[in-house]
Order: sequence, then structure tokens, then C-alpha cells
Amino acid sequence: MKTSTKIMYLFTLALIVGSCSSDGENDDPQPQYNLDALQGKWYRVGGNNPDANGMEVTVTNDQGVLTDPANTSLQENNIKWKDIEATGETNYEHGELGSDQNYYSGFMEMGSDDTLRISVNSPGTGNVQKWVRTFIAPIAELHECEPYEPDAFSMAKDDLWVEAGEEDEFPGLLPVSTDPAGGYYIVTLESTGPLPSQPWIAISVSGEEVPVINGTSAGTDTPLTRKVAFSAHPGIAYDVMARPFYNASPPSDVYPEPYRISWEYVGIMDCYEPNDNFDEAKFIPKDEVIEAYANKNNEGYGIQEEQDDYYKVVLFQPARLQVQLLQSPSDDFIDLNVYRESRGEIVTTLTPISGMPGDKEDGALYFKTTNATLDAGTYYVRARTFMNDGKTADLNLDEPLPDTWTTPYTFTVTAVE
Ligand SMILES: [Ca+2]
Ligand SMILES: [Ca+2]
Repeated sequence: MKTSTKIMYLFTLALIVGSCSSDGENDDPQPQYNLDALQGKWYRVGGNNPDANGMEVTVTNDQGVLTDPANTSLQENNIKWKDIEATGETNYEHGELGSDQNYYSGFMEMGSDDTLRISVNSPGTGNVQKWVRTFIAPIAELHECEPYEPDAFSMAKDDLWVEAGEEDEFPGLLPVSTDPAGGYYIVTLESTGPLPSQPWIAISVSGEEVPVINGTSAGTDTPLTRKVAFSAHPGIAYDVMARPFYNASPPSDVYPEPYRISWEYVGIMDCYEPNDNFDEAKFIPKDEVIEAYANKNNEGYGIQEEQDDYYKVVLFQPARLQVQLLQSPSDDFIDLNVYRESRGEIVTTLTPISGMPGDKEDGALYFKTTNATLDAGTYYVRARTFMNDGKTADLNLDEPLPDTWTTPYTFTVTAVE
């Protein structure tokens, strides 16, 4: 079909060119098709793969970029529609990105009702699609939870202090956390010599001077073993510096002195991460208990981290929205708020369940209900936390691991009259 159309086109062009050169008359001008009608956002609402409904593609010039992959395995910013060509007033051809990351020949037809119908020259689900200009929430509740098995490992390294006061630096010794929610390290430094020194450790984001945690075990109940814990940010490795703490070590110390650094990593599973801002918000269903972690990680000195958790819920019919915090870590206050799709905050009324949520007391539970009845549509829920010192634990001082590392918060979103 395509080839014969092209041949016909060339033939017609040849005829026109021929006729122009022969008698100079101007016949019907050859139509110049363009992509104007395709520009902008398109929402997938139908076809033979309902799971892909809710997808958003933004067309700029001749490329259609995926601006919301919805519940599919495709990634944001993938080129969903590649090299679109106008082949008629309402017809287009393009490369269609499949779930296997390959491109297939696709055909688009624009309906008079601003509906775009796509057929793909490949068998299988998703080869027939309907796209529209105005977002229509899929009837089914979306749940963008992607569980993973969090990483967990233990490692150790033996080395020597050749002389008193020697500072041994190990750049990137604690490897990058690959868990989307990050995790935490427990690090132990101890002398293994016959006359052990009291050790000093400093741990920092790789390449940074200011440590995440440092200090000695001298003066604690376990002066020969320096043990610390800190939360690890995804994608960041940490440097370790180890030395015998000169002031607290006996002059009879024998050098070279062997020592051992050992570390344990525990990943945290939060199936909605990354969801640190409005753009990364994940769809959650109403009336189901949502479980996530409010852990905050050591991202770098002075970086004001954006580690809030953002969610999206869909109201199918007008109602008030209610968010209820069912469980909270004891060392943090989880502040749930509701936002319009335009990202403006919606005024709610707070009802305490336990503790003093009005004072943002750690561990307090409550529910909040929007004062106004909301139109059907998509809304955001943000969980913000106020933990300021829950990123480290000095285990020599018997500080517990922050509860936010080990206890999730849980909440529900419901539509109420
Ligand atoms: Ca989280
Ligand atoms: Ca988050």
C-alpha cells in the first residue's frame, strides 16, 4: 500500500512538473500536508491494551515524547512516536515504540472529533490505540507500586596503621545504594592488634570534606570498637577514614597495628520511590492501605533534600477527599496534604486520632478532610516529614537506629460525602 501510494505520488508529481514545463499552466497545487494538528498532548484512552490507558504523549514537531508512561514498562522521555510524517490531510506514518523497546511501523488517523487512532504493523496487544486531547481518568484505580527485593550485604576490610596517628583514607569504600528508597549502613572499626588503640572513624559522601558522622569510641562503654550507622542515599558512595585516636591510645601501643573495618548494608523497600516531587508522583488506589517509608538519606553537606513522597489519586465523581494516617514511625511526624492537579494546596480540616498532630508531634495520627467537594479528576497527596536528626545513629552512645528506617508509615485515601 505504502509503496504504491508513493509511486502514485511521484507519478502525479511527474505529470504536474511535465505539464508545467510543457505549457506553463498551473494545475491544482500539490497539497502540502503538515503535522500542525498533532502538536501538543495526547492521552491514551482505548484500544486492545487497556493497561496502557492513561499514558500521555507530547508531540513537538515530528516526535512524540512519552510524558507519562502510566502503568507500562516504558520510561518517561522515551520517544513513543518517532519521525512522524504527514501522508494526507488526516493521515500520518511513524515509528511506534513497543514494550520491547523496538520501533514498529505505525499509522495514525485523525478523526473529526480530535480523536487519534493508531494501528501498528505488528500483531499483539496494543496494536490498536485510541488517543484523545482531554485526559479521561481510566475507570480502574491505578496503582503504581513496583516492589523490589532490597539489597542486603556485609563486607569487611583488614589494614594496618604503620604509625601512631596515621590517617587511612578509603574513597568510595561503602558502595552506592541501588535501592530506589536508599537504605542504611552500620559500620564498625576495631583494632585487631595485641594492644588495641581506641579507634576514630569519619564517613562522608564520596569526595566531600564534611563528614556524615565521625568521632571516636573513647570514653564510651565499648572504647575499643567504633560503631556507627547512617542512612545511605541511592546513587551515592561513601568514603571512610580510619585512624587510631592518638590522645586516647596508650603510649605502649605497638605499630604497625592491624585493624578491621566491617560494614553491613540494609536496603529499604518503598515501592513508590522515586516519588520526591509532583512530577514523580505515583498513582495509588483509594480505600487501600498504602505503606511507604519516610526515611531521609545523607545526600551531601548542606543539600536541602527533597525526599517527600508524592502520590496521585483519581476521583471518578465529585466528593470530598479524606487522607488518614494509620501508622507512623515514632521519631517523625508524617504530614499528609492534598493538592489540585494545578498543584495548589486544598484546604482541609484536621481531626486528631492520637497525639497532637496540630503541633506536628512525632508519631501523631489523624485524618484530614477537604472542606470543599472536589470535582472528578486527578489529585495529589504529599507526605512531608520533619525529621532533622534521623540520618545517623552513634551506636557507641547507645543511640537506637531511627525508627523511620525500620517502621513504615501507612495511610488511606477515601472519597467521602
Ligand atoms: Ca518514601
Ligand atoms: Ca520519596
